[in-house]
Amino acid sequence: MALKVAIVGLPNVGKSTLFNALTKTAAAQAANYPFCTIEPNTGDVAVPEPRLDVLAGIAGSKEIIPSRITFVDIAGLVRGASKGEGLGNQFLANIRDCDAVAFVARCFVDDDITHVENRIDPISDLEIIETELMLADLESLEKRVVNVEKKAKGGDKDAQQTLRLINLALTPLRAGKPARVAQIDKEDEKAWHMLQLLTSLPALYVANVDEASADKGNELSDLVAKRAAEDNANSVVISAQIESEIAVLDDEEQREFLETLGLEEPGLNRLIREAYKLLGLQTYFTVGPKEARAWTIPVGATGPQAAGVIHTDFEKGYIRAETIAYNDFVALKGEAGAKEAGKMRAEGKAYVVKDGDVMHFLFNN
Ligand SMILES: Nc1nc2c(ncn2[C@@H]2O[C@H](COP(=O)(O)OP(=O)(O)O)[C@@H](O)[C@H]2O)c(=O)[nH]1
Ligand SMILES: [Mg+2]
Repeated sequence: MALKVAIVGLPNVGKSTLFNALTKTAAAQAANYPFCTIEPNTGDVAVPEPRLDVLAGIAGSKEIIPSRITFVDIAGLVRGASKGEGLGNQFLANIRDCDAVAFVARCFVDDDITHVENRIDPISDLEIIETELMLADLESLEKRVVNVEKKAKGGDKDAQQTLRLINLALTPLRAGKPARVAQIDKEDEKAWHMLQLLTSLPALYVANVDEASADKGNELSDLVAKRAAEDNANSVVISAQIESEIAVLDDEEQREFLETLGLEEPGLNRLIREAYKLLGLQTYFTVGPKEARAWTIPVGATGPQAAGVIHTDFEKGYIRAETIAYNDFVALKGEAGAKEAGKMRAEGKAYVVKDGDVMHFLFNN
C-alpha cells in the first residue's frame, strides 16, 4: 500500500519547510531503511512506531522495517486554481492521486515573510484553498450528473447509487462545505470513493505556529482546531521552523532541544501518526531474528486481508495465523514465553486483526 498525503496551502505558509523537515528526517534514517526514495517534492517517511523497536529488541531482530507514508509538497495552489490559475489543473490532478490531504495554515506572525493575501488569517487561508477544491468537485460532478441521471432513469442500479451519492456530495458543496461532511453508509463507501472528489479525501489541518507556541499552540491554531471539527477534519499544531531545525540534529541533541521547548517528541511524529490515523489505518507486526517489520492494514481487516498485504498468495492460501497480542509478547518476553503461557492464539479466516498483533501466517501454496 503506497499511502500518499498531499501537503497543500497558500504560498509562504510553510509547506516546503515542513516537507523538507519530514524528508530530512527520512534522509537521516536512510542508512537504517535502505528503500527510502526521495524525489524533489515527494518524500517517503517512516511511521514512528516505538513498539517496533521494543519487539525487535526482544527478538534480537537484525533489521527493523517500519511502515511508510509518502508526502507530496504541492506547490503553487492559489486563488483561481480550479479555473486553471497558477498550475491549475495539474496540481488538482496531483491531489487526486493522493489518499489524504494536509492543509497547512499560517499561524505565525513574521513581518519579513510576505503573505500572498497581505494578512495573517489561517481560517481564510484554509477557506481559499478548500474553495478551489470545492469548485473543482462541483464542476466535475455537474459535468457527470446529466449522463448518470439518464442511466439511472433507464434502470441501471449502479447509476442509481452513483446519482444518490452525487446528490449527497452536491448538497454540502453547494452550501460551501467540503463533501467530507456528508454522512456515508458503510455499503456506499466504495462507490463514494470512486467519485474521486478532492474534498471527500480525509483532511488534516496543520496549524504552523511560531516557535514560542510549539508546545501549546496559540489563538490562531485554536481557531484552526475549531474549524477542523466543523469540517470533519483532524488538526495538529506544529512549528515547521522548529521541525526543520530538529531534523538535522542527532538523537542526543534532539532530546535536549525538545526538552528546552517543552516538547516530548518532534511534532513531525505527531503529524505522521495523525495522518496514519486519519486514513483509518492500524499496524500489525511480523517479528523474527532476521527482521521485525510493521505492516499497515485498514482498521477492521481480517486475518487473510492482513496476510495479503505481505503477499497475495498468503491471502489466497490462508490457513490460520499464530497471533500474540503486543502486550503479551512484551510481558512474556517473546514468542516462546507467550506460547508457554498459552498466549499464542490460532486465528482463522474470520479473525479481525487488532492493532499491535504479532502475527505468523500459515498458508497453502
Ligand atoms: N518565523 C517563521 N517562519 C516560517 C515558519 N515556517 C516557515 N517559515 C518561513 O516562511 C517562508 C516560506 O516558507 P515555505 O516553507 O517556503 O512556504 P511554502 O510556500 O508554503 O512552501 C520561509 O522563509 C520560511 O523560513 C515558522 O514556523 N515561523
Ligand atoms: Mg513551497
